[in-house]
Amino acid sequence: MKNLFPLILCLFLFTGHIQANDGYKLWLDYQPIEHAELEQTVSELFSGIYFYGENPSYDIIQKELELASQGFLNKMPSYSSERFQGANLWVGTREELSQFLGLEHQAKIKALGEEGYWRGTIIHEGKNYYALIGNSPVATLYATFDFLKSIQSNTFDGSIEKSDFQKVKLRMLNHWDNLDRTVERGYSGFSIWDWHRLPGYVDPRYIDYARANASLGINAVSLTNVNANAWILREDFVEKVKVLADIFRPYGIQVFLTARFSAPIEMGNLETADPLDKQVQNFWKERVDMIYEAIPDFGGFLVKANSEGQPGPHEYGRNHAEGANMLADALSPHGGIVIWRAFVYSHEIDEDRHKQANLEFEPLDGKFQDNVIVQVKNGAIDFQPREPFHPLFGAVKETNLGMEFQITQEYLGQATQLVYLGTMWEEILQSKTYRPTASNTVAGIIDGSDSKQNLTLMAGVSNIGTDRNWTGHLFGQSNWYAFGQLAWDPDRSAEEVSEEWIKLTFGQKAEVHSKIKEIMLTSHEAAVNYMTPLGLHHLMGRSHHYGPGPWVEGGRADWTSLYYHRADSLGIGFDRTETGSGALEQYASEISQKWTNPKQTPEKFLLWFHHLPWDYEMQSGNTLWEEIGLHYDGGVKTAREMRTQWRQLENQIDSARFSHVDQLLGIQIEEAEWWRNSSLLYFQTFADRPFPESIEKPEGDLEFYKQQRFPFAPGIRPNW
Ligand code: GCW
Repeated sequence: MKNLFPLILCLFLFTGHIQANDGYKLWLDYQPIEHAELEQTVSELFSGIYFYGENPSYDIIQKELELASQGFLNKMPSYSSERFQGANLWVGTREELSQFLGLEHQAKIKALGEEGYWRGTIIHEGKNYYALIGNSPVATLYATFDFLKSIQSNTFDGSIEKSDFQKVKLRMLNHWDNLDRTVERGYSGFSIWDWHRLPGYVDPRYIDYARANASLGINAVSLTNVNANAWILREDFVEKVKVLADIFRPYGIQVFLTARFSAPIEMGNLETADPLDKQVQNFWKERVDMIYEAIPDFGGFLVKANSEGQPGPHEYGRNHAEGANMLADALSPHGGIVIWRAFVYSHEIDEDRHKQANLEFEPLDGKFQDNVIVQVKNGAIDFQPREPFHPLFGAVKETNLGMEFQITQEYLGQATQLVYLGTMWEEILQSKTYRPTASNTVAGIIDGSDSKQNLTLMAGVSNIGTDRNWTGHLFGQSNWYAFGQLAWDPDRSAEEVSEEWIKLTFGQKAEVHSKIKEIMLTSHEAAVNYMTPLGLHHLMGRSHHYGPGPWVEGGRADWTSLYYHRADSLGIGFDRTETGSGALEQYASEISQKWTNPKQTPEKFLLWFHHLPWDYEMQSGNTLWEEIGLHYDGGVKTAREMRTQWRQLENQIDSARFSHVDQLLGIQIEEAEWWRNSSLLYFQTFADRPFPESIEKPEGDLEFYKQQRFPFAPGIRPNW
């Protein structure tokens, strides 16, 4: 027995190592503190924790501190039953600690709002206490997570005060999860909501999910697909939802559901879903009352209506505002809200898809009730690798507008490719809208600072599933993380957020930081280059949206790749100026007047707005055709460079995560080549010009590419 001990120990350590690095713990992997001085400080703080009250959020703080202490220090923390004697770390709300905060200090913390917090050292009778103080128990939880992150990233300093507050009211994940656990555009397994076994069985993942979200300040989730199933509104399903809502509540997370507009017909035995019909209104009122009976802090409904075949008010000759307001009336007595999506793709409208949302929503400005938010995708087409910001931002003055980003990489290589989205979101958020005033940005509109709206929202379509590491690709976690951070503060820098995530995920080694940061910060541009450079868009294969398909026609022939790139023997690109669809005019005149001239259009959006000759001269002096080639080729080269960089870290990253990412980068490179080769061979059939000399000549045969779906198919979904 004795002799086996080292072997068992070894096995234990080995398994521990593997488990610790399978990615499950996300950025909350509290690893042993490496610096002796910090370890000493933290050890002292954790040896005398005093809670200034009792409530469910403090229970969670306690559990989190215990987890952290075991990870950081390999021991349990100890608590003090007395606030002075033996106490070093104070946990409480501003009110609970008011006697130790001067009036001015109290006022400052109060001004941070209900979710704002302060952490720092309080000196009382000559002794230092480190305090985690929120304006509410949930805010104290936020202070705790921030404190733990600072330890984990080796930046904790007791002499520095830190305060923070949320700039956006609703920071929300939208799950596109179906009740059968498939996920629309989900690439990391199945839905984490196990409807079948709820309400009886509570998967521990629900708790870890809530922890992760709370650690980022995400405070709302919509559980179900916007292509909605009315069943979620049945009483037995609401019982299941209640279990999740009860778990999430102390983490400060509110639950929303998607409402299928035709539910009164499907489940209320009514003949209509007309929002002005009394019986329909009663149906919704009763449903909503039933939901609030079970879930008193229910958030409200997220609705996709009259888009891609979803039912909506247009069937009854009513507009979006009439539809949304009817639901808003049912919700408002309970404090609930309606989030109404502006993603309206109607096959009946014979207009540039780009224009539809503005055409339908601008005339309704001022007609939506106060508890309605119109949720707008970041761009007017559909989560393309790169889009200019959506022209609805700035176009309406009396409508609450929320942002919808897509965290799941539907058009960006799904869970196979490493694409850090922080930089893309930053580009959108920092775009100038020039409306309502000249200095306005998208961020300023959605956080209310420019638009003055009270109800503010940033939503992200979730990339979370049942995969052990939650997001399929380890780096998908960085996008969940970045989304949370930018929703908390849309003015944060994507670079800073990436640094934070790297430290929390990979530890403290400088070379690891610099290499991974470079990989992350170049990854989005690389993907744009090898997929859809210079403003090209929607060139993906039909339905799956994964690999290249610039040649794809069929189905709705007018809305496939050919519709979007418009390549012909003369040139390429979508003319959205006044000689074309005119969509450019939906932007402020500062933009539309300038960009009507291709020479004044940022080249990254050139072919989004202009159809130009193959020999059009670019800023570099190259022709458009050459530049397209250089971009595709450049994208491939960056993808290769990403793997070279990663491989230099082989000895500095645990083998499980190293190999996971390394293998996926291998696939990414092959796919980037596939994109480049097939797209360039295809466009050459129109351009009829040789490839620029400096690029790698695209290999293969166009017919072959056209016949193949793409090398690494993620599979076709049954409902496609
Ligand atoms: O991006 C498209 C997706 C659809 C999705 C739709 C939407 C939920 O391809 O799968 O449906 O957008 O945002 O409603």
